[in-house]
Amino acid sequence: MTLSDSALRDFAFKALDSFQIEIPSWGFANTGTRFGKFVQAAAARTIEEKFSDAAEVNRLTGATPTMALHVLWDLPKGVKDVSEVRALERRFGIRAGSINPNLFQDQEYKYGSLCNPSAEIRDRALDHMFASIEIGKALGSRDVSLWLADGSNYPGTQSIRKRIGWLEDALRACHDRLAPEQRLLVEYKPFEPAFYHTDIADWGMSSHLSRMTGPQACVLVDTGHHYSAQNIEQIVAWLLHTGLLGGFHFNDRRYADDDLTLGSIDPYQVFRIFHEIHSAAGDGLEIDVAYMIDQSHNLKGKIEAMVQTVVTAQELYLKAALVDRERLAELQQACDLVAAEELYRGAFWRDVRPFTRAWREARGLPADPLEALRTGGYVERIVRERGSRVSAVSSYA
Ligand code: PSV
Ligand code: MN
Repeated sequence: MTLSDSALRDFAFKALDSFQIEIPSWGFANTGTRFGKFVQAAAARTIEEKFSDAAEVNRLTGATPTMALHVLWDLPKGVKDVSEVRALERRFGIRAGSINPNLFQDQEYKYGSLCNPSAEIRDRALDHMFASIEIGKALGSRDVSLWLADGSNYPGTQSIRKRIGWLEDALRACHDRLAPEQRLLVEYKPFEPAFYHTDIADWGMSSHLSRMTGPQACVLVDTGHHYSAQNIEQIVAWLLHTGLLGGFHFNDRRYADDDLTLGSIDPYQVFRIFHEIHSAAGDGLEIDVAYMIDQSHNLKGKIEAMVQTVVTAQELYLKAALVDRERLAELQQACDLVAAEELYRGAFWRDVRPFTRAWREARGLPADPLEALRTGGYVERIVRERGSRVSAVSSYA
């Protein structure tokens, strides 16, 4: 693929036009670690403020038209809150994105939710799933994104196999309730809050559950939910190959589920993940992937961190789009290892910022979104408006 400068620019613009990423409502609220929270005056406390912050991120980046909602935090009255959300969508020009049930914060879930040994508690958890599916329908939002905190802390204290059966039954029942256009995303996480076994611990378990649940269920990969040495792009390649990749929760990690800014620790890994997606699309695989951010920042400014993440995601997505895949395929076939690696690495090291800047200017967006945030006055305004508050809201244990 040797392109002229203008063809290359068109190709880059097309790639950037095609990339959108969902931001999480919980990323704008005061959250932190289990040891404490450093309260920020600018943090959002209400769903209205979250919509307002999401609109500011979208105004600066042009790439975040939807915001993920967390049911108990954002729609505590369930479907009854939908009309308010609808009004906020219209007012701020941001649509409700994935619906995230909350099966981890109530006291009754001490020993699990959909996998709890008590049939009564399992039913209550299932009702919450049904309510979340109805919220998704009422909002016209496609994905219900399930993360389950269920698990156990000590060997021998729970029947791992019984819990698999309960989970299978529950997910099948959820699938029966989905509208034809809805999807159920099944997220995995190896540990935390459970420290011995987690009921959906890895992509194999998520794949099995998705497959047995039905055609509208697929796997969600949260980049922070892997052990240190895991090859995430290989997992992504397998999920693409098996048609089970539904979406991502992007963030970075150094030790565990650290919620660090995407690309702050290992940008090459994000590039490698995007490369697998571009490469599968180039080979004609049918791909329908929801890109989402799942980060809560304890130290960085919430909106600033979100803008930084979106910009980073765009750059890494574009770097991977610009890999000369035809040439790479030839080099791979010839087992020309060093040349293949240099081509691949070269794409990662390429500075794509002239393209992203030109694209933003062409689309009427600020050329430097972070600078525009710093000088635009939005953060100062919300600090003035929201700053009188003193207490942190714990919307994330
Ligand atoms: C759990 O760590 C997780 O990543 C799940 O995706 C949740 O939806 C999200 O955090 C917010 O609770
Ligand atoms: Mn997640």
